Amino acid sequence: MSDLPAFDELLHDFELRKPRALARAISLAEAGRAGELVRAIYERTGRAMTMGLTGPPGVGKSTLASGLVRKARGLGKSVGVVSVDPSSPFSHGALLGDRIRLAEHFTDDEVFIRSMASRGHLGGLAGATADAVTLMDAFGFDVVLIETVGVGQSEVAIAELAQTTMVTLQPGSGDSIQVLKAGIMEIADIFVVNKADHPMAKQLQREIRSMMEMQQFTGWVPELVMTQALSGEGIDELWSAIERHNAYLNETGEIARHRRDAFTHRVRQLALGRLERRLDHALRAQTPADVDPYEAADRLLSQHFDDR
Ligand SMILES: Nc1nc2c(ncn2[C@@H]2O[C@H](COP(=O)(O)OP(=O)(O)O)[C@@H](O)[C@H]2O)c(=O)[nH]1
Ligand SMILES: [Mg+2]
Repeated sequence: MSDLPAFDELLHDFELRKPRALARAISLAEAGRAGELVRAIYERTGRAMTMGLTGPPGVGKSTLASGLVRKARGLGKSVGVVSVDPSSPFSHGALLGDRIRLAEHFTDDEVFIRSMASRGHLGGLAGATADAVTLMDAFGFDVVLIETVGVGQSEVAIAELAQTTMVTLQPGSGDSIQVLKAGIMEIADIFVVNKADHPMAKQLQREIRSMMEMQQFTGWVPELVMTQALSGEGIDELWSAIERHNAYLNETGEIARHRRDAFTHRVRQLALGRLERRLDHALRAQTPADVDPYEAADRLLSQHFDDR
């Protein structure tokens, strides 16, 4: 088997569900070079239940993720976790904190945890994350959990990647105001008030409730779950809410729409990246300097991008 070319060997090992092959595949994604592999495994995708946890730093996403992994494992489901933290000062691997919080799962073969570092992604962090989710899905995980920092215009649009998006909020931090500002209402399928042991937790719960009362929902109405990720309290309720949302997506057929939107989003990302590279190349070759910028842009486009 060692005489197989590197790619075939990687694909072979991937198909045998060797964790090292998945790790290498995701490294390729981070280098913007997973295209060939994604092509080869794409027909295996579409099975995983994907869920996203987003929210500000320190709210307890990683602790919640660990609790959800435990819950899923208890149900006999295998889980892949992609943790994205653009604020991480580390260029490789996980934040130490995330490592500790997710450490109990490290020896479990049916759990694979991968942190995406903030820098060094040739195809962009969002693209690398999307590929990682695709790879984990194809690898055969029942559940793929994506953790991303930030609410609002996050670099990684979690709602595109995950069928169920959980927005996690922290009591006593003014988060509910942030939520209103960022227009996060549209992406939250489930609101999670973590640190329910905090004295302000009830107040945040009320604020979110009254915010939702002001909204008009068509279809799914976001659920609100109180958790204490550290003790595991509320994780069962959170899992039930995820299952209800998943059932809703399946019953209404919205799951297919989500899949289509995610696909279109990724195609757009890839095509845009290529166009940008071609444009930069053309600009380096010659930027007309003796005309106004509008004329220059017109010429550039007609010279390099007009296929007619
Ligand atoms: N009091 C309290 N602390 C929590 C709870 N969940 C997580 N934490 C703590 O909050 C801190 C940040 O947690 P972490 O999961 O790393 O947050 P992340 O940055 O959103 O991933 C850690 O010190 C956790 O131990 C909770 O339910 N109650
Ligand atoms: Mg974290």
